[in-house]
Amino acid sequence: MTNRTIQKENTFCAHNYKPLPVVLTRGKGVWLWDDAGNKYLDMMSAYSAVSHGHGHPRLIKALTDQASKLAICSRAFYTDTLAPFLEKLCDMTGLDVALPMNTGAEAVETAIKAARRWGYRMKKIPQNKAEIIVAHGNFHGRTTTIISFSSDADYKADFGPFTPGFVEVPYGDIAALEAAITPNTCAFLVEPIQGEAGIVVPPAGWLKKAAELCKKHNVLLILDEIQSGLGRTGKMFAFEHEGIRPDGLILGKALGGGVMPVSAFVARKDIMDLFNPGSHGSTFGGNPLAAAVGLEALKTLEDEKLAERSAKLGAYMMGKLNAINSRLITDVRGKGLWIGVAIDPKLATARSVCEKLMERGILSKETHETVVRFAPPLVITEAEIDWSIDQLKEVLAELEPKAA
Ligand code: IF1
Repeated sequence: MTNRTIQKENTFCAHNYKPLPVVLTRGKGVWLWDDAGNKYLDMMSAYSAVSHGHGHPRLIKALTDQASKLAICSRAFYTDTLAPFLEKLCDMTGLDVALPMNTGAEAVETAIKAARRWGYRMKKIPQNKAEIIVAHGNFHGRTTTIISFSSDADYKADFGPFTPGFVEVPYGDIAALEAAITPNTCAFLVEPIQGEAGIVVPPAGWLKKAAELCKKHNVLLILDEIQSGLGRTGKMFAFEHEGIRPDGLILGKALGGGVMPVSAFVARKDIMDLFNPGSHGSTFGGNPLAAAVGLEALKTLEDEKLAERSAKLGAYMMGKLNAINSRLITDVRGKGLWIGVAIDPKLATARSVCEKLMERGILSKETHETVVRFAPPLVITEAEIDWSIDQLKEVLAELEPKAA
């Protein structure tokens, strides 16, 4: 059955992923079940989209209640669900106005358009000369414009021509950022912690200095917190670790409460006011179903203190990982319940660790061939973490080359 399902998906679905050989049919909290009834601990949470856990009762209720009232109707009309959602979003971020979209990449595109318009209309950058500074190793999505500034050749191969207007600097390097700023720079777009790059945590204080630099040179600081935001790093937003506030903030993933895609660009009023009717939009962005779910996702994060939980349990898990004595581990890094374990490529691949973890009932996914990520739903318990660490120890012991 499993093999037939996999074969069929391989026949009818484009091969733009290389999934682990498991067929999932059900999820509840931190647990997933496959088509043979085997149970797995979800150590991925769909890259943070399932921070609330699978099938959270509050989110399922918000989803089904709203679905049975009014689901989709377009921003051509006002709805009673959008304002409460966006008011809450502005309240929590400390920013003024939000523009709702669906996927992360769409919200990033929204931020790029806002930054460029601000550059031309407020900073008076000459037409079509606006530059946005991005970081080496960035991941912001997969549209043609966004891959234009990817540093990863695999994301770009034979998808050109690319969108100009982006300048790359090394991540976490304040001098390089200052050197790259010109009178035509409208924004610095960056992840507070780089996800796809391998859960790369920049030097402490770097983001604060970057914010100061941006202010000094009249450049917008736009943070992509699609993955780092909404409790993942142990604060509601990763920028809180540095005591700053960005000019624009991009959210997605967990904003949909693990039940549907919801994203948003949130910014200062003077930036967002540059959008006029017709200048941006989306058929589905801000629909009542998404708004009801988004509001409930935000309230649930607060009510269940999931950011605090991420901080506490993240530190607990990090301690346990650091205490593992294995030659395979070269580094353990991250913040909150977002941890990368780097594997010595001379001894084993991260993929082989993930495959062996799967056999023992833990689902995770490698990044960059060398890093195994641990990013469970934030509702995970200490006992579940203990169990996962025991499994990881066994896997590492199995993979450890035997002494000659
Ligand atoms: C996939 C990576 C993670 C993101 C940030 C924007 C987006 C993402 C910081 C785009 C999306 C995803 C997408 C997912 C895998 C994943 C990922 F490895 F590819 F980079 F999480 F680490 N900004 N991240 O992390 O959001 O349009 O996808 O909703 O399979 O592509 P999206």
